[in-house]
Amino acid sequence: GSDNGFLLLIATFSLGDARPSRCNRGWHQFGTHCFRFEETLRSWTEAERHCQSLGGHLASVHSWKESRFLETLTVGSPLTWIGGNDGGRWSWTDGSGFNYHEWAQGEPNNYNGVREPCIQMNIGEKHRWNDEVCQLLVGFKLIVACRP
Ligand SMILES: [Ca+2]
Repeated sequence: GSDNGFLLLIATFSLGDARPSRCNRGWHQFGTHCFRFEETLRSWTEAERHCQSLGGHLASVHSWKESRFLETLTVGSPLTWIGGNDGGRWSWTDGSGFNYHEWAQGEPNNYNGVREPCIQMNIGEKHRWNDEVCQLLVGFKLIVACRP
């Protein structure tokens, strides 16, 4: 409830953290971005549209550390959409450079010859990435990233 949020804020200051969080309640900061994990059933396209309605995009990933942070955010590590999209070459919906990846072994593979232009994370024991059909709905979750 809101009381808990208030107490948490007090605790942050009483611990002497000189840098107040720039993220709104319910969002988690990594670097200069705020992230939020939502457990909802959406296609990748619907997920990205939802993120934009919140002022952000599906998360882009640029380092091992950032990837581990996002993995922690996805409690229980369900299959989760991130913002990678293949429009001839891979890019992120937030416009940042596609300079990092954690493909699972054999991915991206456009499985069975079907175009798979969207990325889901938390595939397999190592929680890597898979290219997937964007329209899939069941069991998929999303991470929202928003620039402050
Ligand atoms: Ca695939």
